Amino acid sequence: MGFRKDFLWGGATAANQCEGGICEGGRGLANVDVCPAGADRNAVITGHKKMLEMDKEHVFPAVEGIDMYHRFREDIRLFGEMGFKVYRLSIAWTRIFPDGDEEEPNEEGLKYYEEVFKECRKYGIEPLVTICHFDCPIGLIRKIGGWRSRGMIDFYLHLCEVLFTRFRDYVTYWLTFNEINMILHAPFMGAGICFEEGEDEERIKYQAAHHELIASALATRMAHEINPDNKVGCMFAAGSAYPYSCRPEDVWEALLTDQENYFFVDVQARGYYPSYAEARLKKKGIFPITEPGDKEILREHPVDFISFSYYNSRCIAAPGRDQEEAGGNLFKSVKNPYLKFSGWGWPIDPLGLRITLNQVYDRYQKPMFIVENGLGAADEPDGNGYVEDDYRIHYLKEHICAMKAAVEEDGVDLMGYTSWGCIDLVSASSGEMRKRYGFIYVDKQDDGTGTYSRSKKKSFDWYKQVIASNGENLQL
Ligand code: BGP
Repeated sequence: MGFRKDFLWGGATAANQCEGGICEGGRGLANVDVCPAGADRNAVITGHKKMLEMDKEHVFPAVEGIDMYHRFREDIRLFGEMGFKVYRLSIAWTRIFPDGDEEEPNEEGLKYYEEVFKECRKYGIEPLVTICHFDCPIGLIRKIGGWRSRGMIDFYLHLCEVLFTRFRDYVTYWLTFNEINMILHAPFMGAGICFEEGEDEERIKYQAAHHELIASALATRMAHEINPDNKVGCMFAAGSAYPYSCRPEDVWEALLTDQENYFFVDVQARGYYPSYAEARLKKKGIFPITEPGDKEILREHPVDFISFSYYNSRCIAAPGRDQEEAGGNLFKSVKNPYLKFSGWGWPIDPLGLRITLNQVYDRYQKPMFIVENGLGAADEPDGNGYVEDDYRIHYLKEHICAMKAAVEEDGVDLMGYTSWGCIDLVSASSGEMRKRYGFIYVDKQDDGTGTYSRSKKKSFDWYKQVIASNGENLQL
């Protein structure tokens, strides 16, 4: 049986982590540009250190990214050579609306993406477009405080309208927000929110989440109206929460963790606030302020498919347990004694992907798309930029096997797979270049040196073979 014939194999990137060229083409400044590398990054991305412009003391890796703004033709050609069926990329909001609130879009920004899409078409690659991969124009943060304000919905929809109309002939797969649950963990990076001293942060985060959920539903409606062939997905950072033990308190805490993340998808896929969220948010007195008609908007415009990133499962213990911590995408959990870890301390759990696929499919019964997965590692290239990345091949192979088992043996409905950072790019959590995910090595180092030249790693040919065999030939 195997994967469906039209399975969408490919790779994923995000504008802010690879384009660079932030002062070119009339582009404006965004939250993602002012997240520095180094010790202050965490305080900035979580909204606890206000940084709305670049200073001289910090390094801002988004300024240059991997210079894809100037090199996209070469990069897409390499994706084509690997046989990509799909390329997931995001739009830098401020290339289209530099301040966020202009009446007219910036033609130069639109032209840029049009060229990107044309290049994809040349190689038969279907674009999968994330409308908002963390970007929020600084102009809108200054004026209305980012997604804490309901006013963001109209600006976002204006962007959507321009994109859906202008790119009608190029794009049919859209994601409304990248890792929408990021808003709870990194609210500045995820939603342009800076906190003031003494604010009720949870209330603000859930209010902002409500605004994004309404925006997502309205964007879904608009996408379908503008082109009935459009397929719109939600996107969340997935990874099942395992209880640390069968002690009921641990099981309960793991359930709460899962619900916290599923909350967003529950709304986007089912069309209403799940009862657990409604009850808990009301009990805490932080249920978001809504407007008449919100319920109908959510109910009438659920997403067509569910996409997610999967890097690791999470292991959860009840508070008070003195367990060693482990890293991981989005937030830390306790160390799972049965797993190995990446160089950045993220658990490696291929079976966890099968578990997650099953849980998500059981819950929603909608087609799924894995739009991020991969191993961040410190590669060591030889003199020609060649990296013998057997460890990456091994990681991907195990995860693709797990995915195959979920499709073949568990019957989940999977549309495609785009591995994260198919070309090396800047890390979202740490701002480093050293943490590499790509099949393509980019000569750019954290100390600012490097030529930006691209070279194929060993995994390049391996992934090419995986795609050519529709996931049947995973051998090294
Ligand atoms: C997700 C983001 C990506 C990406 C990835 C890997 O949270 O959607 O933008 O960067 O994680 O994380 P990192 O770059 O921190 O290794």
